[in-house]
Amino acid sequence: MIILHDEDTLLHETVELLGSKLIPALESPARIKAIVQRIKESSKHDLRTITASEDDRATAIELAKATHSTDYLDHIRSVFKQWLEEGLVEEHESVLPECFRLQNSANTKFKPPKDTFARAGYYAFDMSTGISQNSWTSIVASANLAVQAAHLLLPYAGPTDATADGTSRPKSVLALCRPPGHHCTGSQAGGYCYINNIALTITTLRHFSPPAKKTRRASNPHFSSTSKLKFAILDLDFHHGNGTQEQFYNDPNVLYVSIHGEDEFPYYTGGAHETGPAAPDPAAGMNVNLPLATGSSFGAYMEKLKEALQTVRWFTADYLVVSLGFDTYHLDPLGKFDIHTENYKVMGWQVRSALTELPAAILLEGGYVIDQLGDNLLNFLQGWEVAEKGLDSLP
Ligand code: Q9C
Ligand code: ZN
Repeated sequence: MIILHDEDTLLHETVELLGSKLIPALESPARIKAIVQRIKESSKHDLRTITASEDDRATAIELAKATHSTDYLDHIRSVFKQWLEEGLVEEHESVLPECFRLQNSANTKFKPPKDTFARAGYYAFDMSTGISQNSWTSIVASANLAVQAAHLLLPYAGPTDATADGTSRPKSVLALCRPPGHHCTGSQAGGYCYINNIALTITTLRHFSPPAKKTRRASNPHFSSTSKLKFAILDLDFHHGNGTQEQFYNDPNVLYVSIHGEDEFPYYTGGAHETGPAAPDPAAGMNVNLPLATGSSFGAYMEKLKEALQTVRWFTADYLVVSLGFDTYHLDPLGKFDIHTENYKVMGWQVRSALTELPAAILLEGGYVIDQLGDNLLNFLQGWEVAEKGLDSLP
């Protein structure tokens, strides 16, 4: 498997409110370090460590504007420095929100507070998404991995001729995104997420796909896509991907399917009744939530997974994008399923054997048991690759 990594994703370090305690965020650089180390030790994969250039970073930000408002992205980029200049935070500390958007009858429209301190609450929905000195560097590096994963899957190369090589198109690629992406909305960070990497992969595939390529330039992207490409998103993180669901809820060309802990974070979304807009809207039924009771066994999980995969097959997408989280692991501090390391091999095999032909981008989301993350991922990839090679059974 081609695995994309950028060392700049290790720079973001922050704190979170967990229970009643402010602690170093469980979403830590050690997660990626552990994964990369295990990948290297296994020497079974094509690990590509890249560094986003200034051009790459600018392009990723432009493409992210299809999902996020410009003022939100500006805020995430600049808030730490503003707080620092106003003496609201020290260099080694993090920006954390105080007061969130408050619904009220007098003001139906929200607007950003003038006060620098107050604005942090306008652009966030929880207290697990702090912003520190280097967060923006990592956020954009993570986003760029999602963009580059898309480029590898395109039938022929995207923005530069140097990478044009129609023969080397891989069937699958994994991006070691950090921070993750599936919780943040168009203008609110949350659940350790700042830019929706999944949406970015889809935006990139749409934007640089061959028919569109002739009339659009990488330096001046615009998003009035007329492309009828179809995308299936399979979200396997323990938590419901509320941000991804929201992004594509009314889009008939994007199917979102998620298996997640029932009544768990982010608490207000993920119900099975959230199926998209009402018929006859063409996006009706294109959102499929499969909540699973906490404490569920791998057997119960597999039942849901088979249901999810049937739906994805029915949709006949052009691309598959997987939100892959390992917080489904039985020891995970934030997850509550009874899934063990060897189960991930079966999970990877099951997904890929149901969808062997679909070009697939796999993006990392959560997973917080540092010393098992690498093994869990390697198992998932082993199962996936066995299926991709068309072998019937696991070795
Ligand atoms: N008591 C991802 O896995 N805090 N985000 C939850 C539960 C936030 C998880 C607290 C969890 C965010 C990408
Ligand atoms: Zn998660």
